[in-house]
Amino acid sequence: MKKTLFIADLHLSENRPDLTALFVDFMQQQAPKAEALYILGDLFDFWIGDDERSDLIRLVQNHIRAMTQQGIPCYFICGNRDFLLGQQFAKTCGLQRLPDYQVIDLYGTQTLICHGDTLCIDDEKYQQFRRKVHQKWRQRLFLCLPLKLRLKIAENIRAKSKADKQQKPVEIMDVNPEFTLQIMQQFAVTRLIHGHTHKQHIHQITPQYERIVLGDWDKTASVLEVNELGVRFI
Ligand code: LP5
Ligand code: MN
Repeated sequence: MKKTLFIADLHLSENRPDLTALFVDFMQQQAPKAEALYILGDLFDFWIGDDERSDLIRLVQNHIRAMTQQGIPCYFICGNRDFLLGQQFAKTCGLQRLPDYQVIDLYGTQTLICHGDTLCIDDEKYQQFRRKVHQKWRQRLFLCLPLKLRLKIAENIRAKSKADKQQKPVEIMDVNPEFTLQIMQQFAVTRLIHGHTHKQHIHQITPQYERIVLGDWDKTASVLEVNELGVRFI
């Protein structure tokens, strides 16, 4: 039976070889059996520009290229940590970048996919930060800086984010339910798939509306399979 796979929040980094091993295993064992793979953001722990080189980056590109060369499309929606992943990276491995919100037809069900950070509107400090770092001129300026300086800035932002998160009430770091339903209605879908909050779950919001949250990767991978019968985590 045909199936489509969804993953998010792998947070791959040189510091977590265990996550890289999970990714490699997934790309070799499970991904090739799918008809398409969607990566819904935060594939990398953070991304400071396509000109960065590392063994990890090459390895990830090689595995994605192996899929796309077999004719299995791989799609990517950026996360709040790898929103700078650009066309250069994508072109090297045939990855297709999608906008923040995308509607896809999944075996007859119109499904909205996104990273999930845009739905956390009660986290005003984050939304303010997001608006700033998504400004094209700011991004272009940042990408002109030497890699070492970009890394330093990213480390500072990460430290500030970590400290801020400890002060924030947990509820504001989840999606706003009313806003989320509004967005689903705006895009005329009955199903939403997103990541970011790391709270893997299938929420039956109403008999009609369904919200599926992908989990992050840690000891195990979180992979959602969708086929004509429905959805399930594998
Ligand atoms: O990802 P997670 O779960 O840890 O936290 C997010 C929000 N945090 C972020 C920050 C990312 O983790 C780090 C991004 C690194 C990007 C590198 C490239 C930078 C390029 C800049 C291009 C112009 O997204 C966190 C949310 C949480 O999810 C839950 O939804 O709460 O948001 C924050 O914590 C944001 C803070 O509240 C505000 C941050 C202000 C930072 C100001 C910079 C200070 C240092 C500058 C030094 C030069
Ligand atoms: Mn995220």
